[in-house]
Amino acid sequence: MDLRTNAKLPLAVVLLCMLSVFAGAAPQLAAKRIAKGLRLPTYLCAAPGDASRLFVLEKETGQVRIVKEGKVLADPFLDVRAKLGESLKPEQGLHCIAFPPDYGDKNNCFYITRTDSKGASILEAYRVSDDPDVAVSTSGKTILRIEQESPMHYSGLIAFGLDGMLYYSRGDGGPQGDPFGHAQDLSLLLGKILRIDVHKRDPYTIPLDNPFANSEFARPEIWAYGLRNPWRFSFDSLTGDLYIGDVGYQTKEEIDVEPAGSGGGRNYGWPTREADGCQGGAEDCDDDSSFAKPVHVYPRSSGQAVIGGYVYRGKAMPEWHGAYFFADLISSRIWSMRYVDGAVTELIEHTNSLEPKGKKTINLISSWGLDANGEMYLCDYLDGDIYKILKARE
Ligand SMILES: [Ca+2]
Ligand SMILES: [Ca+2]
Repeated sequence: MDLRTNAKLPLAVVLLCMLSVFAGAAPQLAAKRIAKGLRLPTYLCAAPGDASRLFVLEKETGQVRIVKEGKVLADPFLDVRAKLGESLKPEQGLHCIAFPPDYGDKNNCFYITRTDSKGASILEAYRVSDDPDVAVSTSGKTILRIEQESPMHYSGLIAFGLDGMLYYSRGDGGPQGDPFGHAQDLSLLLGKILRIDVHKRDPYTIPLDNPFANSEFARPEIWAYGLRNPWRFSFDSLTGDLYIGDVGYQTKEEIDVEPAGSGGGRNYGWPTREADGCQGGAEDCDDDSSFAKPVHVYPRSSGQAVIGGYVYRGKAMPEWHGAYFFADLISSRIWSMRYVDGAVTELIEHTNSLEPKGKKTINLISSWGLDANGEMYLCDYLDGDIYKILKARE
């Protein structure tokens, strides 16, 4: 959002715009703790159509835990601790889980991402047993293994798009500032979002409409590139638009939006660009117009690690339909915005209304999550709480 444009508007118009936003304001939101005692939770999701359970990942125990009827089940759904290696660096461990759209019907496979004992990223397929609360721990099969030299910027989010393809975010792999230009190197899978088809053939196939499917120089798995640490991305479940929260380095955090049907192949600018400027705040860098620009950025004074969330499409809070929610790991601030016709509107901060009675209980937000009804949750990394976002009482 370019505030300089607003400054040119007559004051009365600005005031009118502000008043109309407040007059039509959606009800305030609140957060309710629905589970506790998780150890370093990093992700939460549901299996498609299954409103009775939440799956929560614990980064260092390597366990996928189930929250069922308000209780964390004693036995994990899956435990991959033995595959993570002896001592974990801060960004290593179990990262994500994704259930395919037809999971539980004809398909008993699901997918996880994690690091291994060598510090590489693994995308791995597993099967569930006849007991839906227990996966077959011996069924793990590597789909993709991506090596890197520095133990940082793994990202590792996996999610199925509305097109049924599996998207997988990979950070630049370090070191800081991406001095080797991994994110711009199309022969590497670092600093990218990948798109693969896991339904047809073992271990995966390249969708024919991937932007580099027939390239002689680029890895055909690449969907988007020039990303630093796209820890969280998500698809609007109504429109298919892709929202990316790319964690910044020294100056700003950024959110990118890729409209459905874009065809992929976008270059988000890292490490030449950081958010809406040059990396490290340098005065001049290649301001290539082919770089896709972020739709929203915020500076170090507002936070230091963006945690991208979701466009809300649930049932309980219809006034918030279409709003994209995001947070910051370090400042614990929480916002929503709408991205309409190429512009951000209704940027609203929720931090104070979500904290119960002024207590500071939402401490270190590692991830957003969605249940099968599209309702939103927050994972509190520091003390292992899970919060549900609700409409505040009138
Ligand atoms: Ca960027
Ligand atoms: Ca807490």
